[in-house]
Amino acid sequence: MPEFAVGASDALVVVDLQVDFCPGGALAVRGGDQVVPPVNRLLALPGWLKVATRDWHPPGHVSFRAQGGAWPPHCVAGTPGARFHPGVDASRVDLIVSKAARPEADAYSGFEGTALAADLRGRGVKRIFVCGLATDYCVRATALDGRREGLEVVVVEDAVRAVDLKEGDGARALEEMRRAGCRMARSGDIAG
Ligand code: VGL
Ligand code: ZN
Repeated sequence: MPEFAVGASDALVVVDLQVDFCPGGALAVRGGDQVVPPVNRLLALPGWLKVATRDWHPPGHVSFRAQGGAWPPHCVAGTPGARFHPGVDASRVDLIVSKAARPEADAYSGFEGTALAADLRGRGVKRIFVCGLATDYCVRATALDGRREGLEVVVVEDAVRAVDLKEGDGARALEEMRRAGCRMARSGDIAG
């Protein structure tokens, strides 16, 4: 028996599974492309809402080093690096949420500066399953904001990967999510 049966009050939230966050990209997450198969299995499950967030920066974004930010230029809106990883079955995505699209503000969470919370509420979603990139940045922020929004949050552990700028960042982020009330699941324990 799968541990998690998903239905109309659930949503899958695929975070930033974009070319620039995968090996060969401008801000590559080690093993980032390895989440594509489990994410595609989840996208193929019927009966729930499927959301994909994307980092969608203007050129000259405040998070880029030339502007004093922490990162190399990445996920510039409309460029190849900002596309979803080509292996992702994007045709199954019901709702695309673009974030951090204003030059002067960064946003790691898919809820920050977007209509995601209202869209989920409007569709009666009570529980979100979070996967994608990166565990220690946008996955973490999205999962924690989901809790703040009053949602049940399940993190799909085999479908996330961390930047690990400092060793252990990913593991610490998972622990923080647990402490905030997020549950952990394996993708194989989720069924429609
Ligand atoms: C992210 C660093 C910079 C992420 C986005 O999607 O986790 N990380 N921008
Ligand atoms: Zn970014």
